[in-house]
Amino acid sequence: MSCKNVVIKLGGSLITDKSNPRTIKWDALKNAIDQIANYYSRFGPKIVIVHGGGSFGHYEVERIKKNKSFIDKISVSEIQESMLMLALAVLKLLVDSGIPALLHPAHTICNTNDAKSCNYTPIIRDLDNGFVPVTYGDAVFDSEGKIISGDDLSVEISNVINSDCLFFATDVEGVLDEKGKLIREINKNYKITIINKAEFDVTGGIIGKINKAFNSSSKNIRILSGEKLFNALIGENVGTKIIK
Ligand code: IP8
Repeated sequence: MSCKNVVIKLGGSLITDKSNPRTIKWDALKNAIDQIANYYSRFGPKIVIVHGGGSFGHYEVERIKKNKSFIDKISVSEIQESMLMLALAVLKLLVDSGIPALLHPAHTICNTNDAKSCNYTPIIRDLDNGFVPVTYGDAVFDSEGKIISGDDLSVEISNVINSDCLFFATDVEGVLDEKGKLIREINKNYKITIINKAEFDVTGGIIGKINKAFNSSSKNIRILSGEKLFNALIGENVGTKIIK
C-alpha cells in the first residue's frame, strides 16, 4: 500500500558526513528530497519530515561534553545554532524542489527532551493547511541543556497524526546483521546482533532507533536506505521492516 500520511526521518548519517564537523552530504540529501518531491507532486500525501543531527548536533554535543560536565546555557545556544544551520539547508532544498515546507525547530515546540512534552498543534495545523512540516532533533533547556532525539520526535508525531507509514532513512540498506547482510524484518523477539553502529551518537544509534520504532502505531515502519525512499512510499518492500 502506498503511503497517504507519512513521517520521514532523514537520519544524520544520511544527510551529513559524520567524519567532518558541520558537513552536509549534499548529493544524498538532494537525492532523498527529490524522491520525496516526486512522490509528493504525484500523490499529494500528508508528509512530516524530521531530520537528525549528524555532524552538526551530535558533533557539537560530543565537543561540549569533552570540556564540560553538563550542557550549560551557552552550549544549548551552540547546539541550537548548529542544528538550525542544517535545518535551513534541508528547508531550502525542500522548497526549491517545490515542497511547501515549514520549519518547527523542536526547541520551540518542546519543553523537555521527552517527545511527549511537545506541542504538536502547529505541525498538525500546517498539515491540515496542506504544508509539509519539518522538525529536527535539537537542544532544549530543562534545568540544564538536554537533547531531544529526532527518532523520538518521529515516533511521537507518527502517533499524533496517526500516520500509516514511518520511515527512517539512513546511509545503508537497513539494519545489517554481523555479516553485513540486510535483515528484512525485525520483531520484538529478534535478538539483534547488528553491524551498523554510529561513530558518535548521543541519542541511541541503531538499537535505540529499533526499540523506539516499536512504539509507533504506524502499520508500515521501515529503516531503509535514503536511496529507496520513493520505492518505500509507493509500497515496495525495501529496507528492514519493523514488525510489532
Ligand atoms: O540525530 C539529535 O537528533 P538525532 C540532535 O535524531 C542533536 O538523534 C542536537 C544531537
